Amino acid sequence: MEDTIAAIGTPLGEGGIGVIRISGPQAQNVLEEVFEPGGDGGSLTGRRLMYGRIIDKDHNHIIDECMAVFMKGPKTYTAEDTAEISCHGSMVSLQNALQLVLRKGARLAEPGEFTKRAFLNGRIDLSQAEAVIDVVKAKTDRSFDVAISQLQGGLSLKVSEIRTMLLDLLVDITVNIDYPDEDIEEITYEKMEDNIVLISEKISGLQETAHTGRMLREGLRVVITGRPNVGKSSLMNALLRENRAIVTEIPGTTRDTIEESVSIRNIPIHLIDTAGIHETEDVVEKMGIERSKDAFNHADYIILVLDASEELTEEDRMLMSYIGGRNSLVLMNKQDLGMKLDPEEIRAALPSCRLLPASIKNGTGLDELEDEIESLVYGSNSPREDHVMVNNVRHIHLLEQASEDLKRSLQMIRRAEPLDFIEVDVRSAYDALGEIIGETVSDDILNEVFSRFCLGK
Ligand SMILES: Nc1nc2c(ncn2[C@@H]2O[C@H](COP(=O)(O)OP(=O)(O)OP(=O)(O)O)[C@@H](O)[C@H]2O)c(=O)[nH]1
Ligand SMILES: [Mg+2]
Repeated sequence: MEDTIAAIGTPLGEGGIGVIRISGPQAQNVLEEVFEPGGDGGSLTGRRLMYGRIIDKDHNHIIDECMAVFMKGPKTYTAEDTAEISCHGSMVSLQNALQLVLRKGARLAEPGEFTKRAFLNGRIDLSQAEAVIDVVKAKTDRSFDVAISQLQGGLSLKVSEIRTMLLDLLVDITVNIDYPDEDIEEITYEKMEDNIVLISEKISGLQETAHTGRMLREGLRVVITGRPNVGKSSLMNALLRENRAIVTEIPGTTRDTIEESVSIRNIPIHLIDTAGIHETEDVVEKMGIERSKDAFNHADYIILVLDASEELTEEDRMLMSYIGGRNSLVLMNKQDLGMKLDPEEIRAALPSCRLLPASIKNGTGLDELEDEIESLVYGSNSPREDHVMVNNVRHIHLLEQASEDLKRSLQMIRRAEPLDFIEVDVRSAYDALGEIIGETVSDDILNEVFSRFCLGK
């Protein structure tokens, strides 16, 4: 962290303004080298935004007009001295300004390096640093709220509470191991058991939010499947609320998969309309069908659309057998034309699958479909107001590890095994939770975490 780093912090493209960030011990120097105050001049200290120009003084070349600010650490994003230059949002201006900044002593920042420094300098913990990327990438209001809460330390607080309880217990155990003869309160197996049961419950409480948390963060791949002409593209358009896919009465209209992202009930959904699956000799259609099958295999949730005005066909039956036990729903569409399907036959083929009558033409059944997606994400709980959720695979894995450690220690306590053995597992649980907030974490993991960031964050 001896280096001074710099990067463009705004997206590449055209915009009103674009920002270059500089962080590190040389931030002020570098800024002074490239910036010339305009108007009546002034000094760059004092966190005041100043108007001026970026100038390549070696060649007396004006790069752009800009606003610049210098902020002395540690009250900055990285907790280091930081400078920011707001140029016009032109790629030419930003690239040239960045090149100049790099020539004057800064080095190009790696992805996530600003946030990594904020972590390494102790301004935020690791779970907060990870939340930064979730905030940037959040696709719905709800996922944004969860990320912001984590950024503000919501998850860290809960994890730290549990760690404090574990630490108290560890201290009790260690004292009893090290000074068995002293006149200290002896720890009983009963007391240890009570404590660990309580701590395990707290960990499970967090684990229970993981299913919802992950789906809100990563979104859900929903694939619409069915034989030709049943109304798949009509459903896609209805859910997107726009005429994205071509709909005609001709079977085989959709030839390629069509993918769109949409927010349904504040859940980020990646919606995929597919070519109707059936036997065909048409080369293009065949390729489309291969893609349909591929999408089908990578779905989190499958909506099988059937034409309710006709009896089940062989193709429908084949699709039902493909679905098997996967997360899915059957939409019995075209109810406006009457109902010829036998729900019992569908239920027999897909016992755990929800059956919904619908008429996309008349707009019926769609609310229920959205209800179903919502309950898939939230489970039996109604959408909770509590924003503290575990949503990150790394955290989920560490919670599992801690919970397994405690389970093992509980078994040993119940068998009244020696304290040394019990201590090992309790400590391991304590360390696993420490990894969530980055108290005990290896460089490899840190690099892995920050490599997922975008440049300039
Ligand atoms: N009566 C009625 N017609 C519908 C309904 N939903 C869709 N359709 C009609 O069914 C026809 C086929 O609809 P699409 O949405 O193109 O069907 P698809 O499943 O995407 O068909 P392919 O792309 O060929 O596989 C169109 O003429 C739609 O207007 C419905 O609820 N009722
Ligand atoms: Mg279609």
